[in-house]
Amino acid sequence: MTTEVGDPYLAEVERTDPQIYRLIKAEEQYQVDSIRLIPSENYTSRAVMEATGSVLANKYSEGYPGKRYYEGQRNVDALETLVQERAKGLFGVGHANVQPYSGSPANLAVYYALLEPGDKIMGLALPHGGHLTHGWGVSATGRFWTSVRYEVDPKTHLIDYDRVRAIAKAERPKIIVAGATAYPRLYDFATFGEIAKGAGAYFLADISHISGLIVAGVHPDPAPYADAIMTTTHKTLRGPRGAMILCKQEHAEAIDKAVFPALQGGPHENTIAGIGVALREAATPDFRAYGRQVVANAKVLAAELRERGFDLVTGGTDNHLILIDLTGKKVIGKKAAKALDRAGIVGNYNTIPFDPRKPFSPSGLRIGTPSVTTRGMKEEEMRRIARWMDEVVAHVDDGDALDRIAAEVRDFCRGFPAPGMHVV
Ligand code: DSN
Repeated sequence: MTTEVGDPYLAEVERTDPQIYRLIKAEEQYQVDSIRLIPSENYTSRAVMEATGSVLANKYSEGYPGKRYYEGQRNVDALETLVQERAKGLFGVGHANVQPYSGSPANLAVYYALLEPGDKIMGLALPHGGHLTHGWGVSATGRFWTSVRYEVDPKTHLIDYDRVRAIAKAERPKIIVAGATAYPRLYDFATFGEIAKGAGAYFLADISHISGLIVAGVHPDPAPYADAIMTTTHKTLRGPRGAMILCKQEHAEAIDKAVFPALQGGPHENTIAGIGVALREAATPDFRAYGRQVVANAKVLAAELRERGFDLVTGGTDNHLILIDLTGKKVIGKKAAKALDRAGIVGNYNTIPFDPRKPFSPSGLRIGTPSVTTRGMKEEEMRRIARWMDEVVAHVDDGDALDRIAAEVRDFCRGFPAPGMHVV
């Protein structure tokens, strides 16, 4: 049983729109009662949520600080400038655009700024952990530009930098993208930068998954090597849903023009305020400790799963993310993900490199530790989670077992209050 402890933050929603209120509260309860392992999700602080839900949602501010198309920007200009400065300081870059609505439009803006239509984008293949917007065919980025892919090594499932270099040399792409949604190891940004330079290509580091780890000092930093860095703000960085483009000063004008007026209209200054709060939080020693614990937790969870006979892509993890190949467990990813969800453990089914199955029903399961670490869970809790996961995967068709585990998970979660929640 959980106890409602009152939520002044949503009092007006409750009064004026009970249907929406109930759905928000149900989601809140779900987020409190479950072990959230989707590696691209997190819990933002209440401060981030308050800024994101503030009166800044009332504004229109097309343009940039000092160059707007609307009057009434005295506070918004100061706000956006402050957030830009925080982003530049935290990531050590010359220019920051904090307006992109999210990661996909932000990547589109980078290509729009640096490439001509039809130019070649070279990115990690989607089934190997890359992102749709790294030039995959069903994405606009694969339609308006030509794409060439690199893959992970068939044996180690690691990025083979010699192979990346050879493809870059042969294909002469205009831009090389490093970054992924399902790669559990560190990126060698220095080598990517050197390969791009050698091929006469721009280098884009899409650090959406790992920006919080970079800030925390537990992942190499692309800033010295990349022409542009794109990050979403809601994953390990623990801000609201949004994105930023960070770049060398020489690309600032092109990037800004690509975001507005080429691709977007008015920026969401309320989101920008939430990003600002998250950047301030990310600049603290507490956040560095958080990043270290995210990785420590992922390593323990990976080791515990391996001990229970789970095959992990690349054999383990160096970051926040674990990609499990369930073939040996004789369970398909989707079935495992659904059973885990019923048991209160939320991950997502995912393609694994060289997956013989189709993307909508692949062999893998993707999990990660950003959210559970935000709740204060540590190594001991990772061992407990691995035991539950093992039990669930062994009993995917046993509804009673899954419901029993869900009750245990709910009890367990009560010991780890989630930030910003008004249910316990
Ligand atoms: N959807 C994000 C993820 O889950 O990794 C990437 O866009």
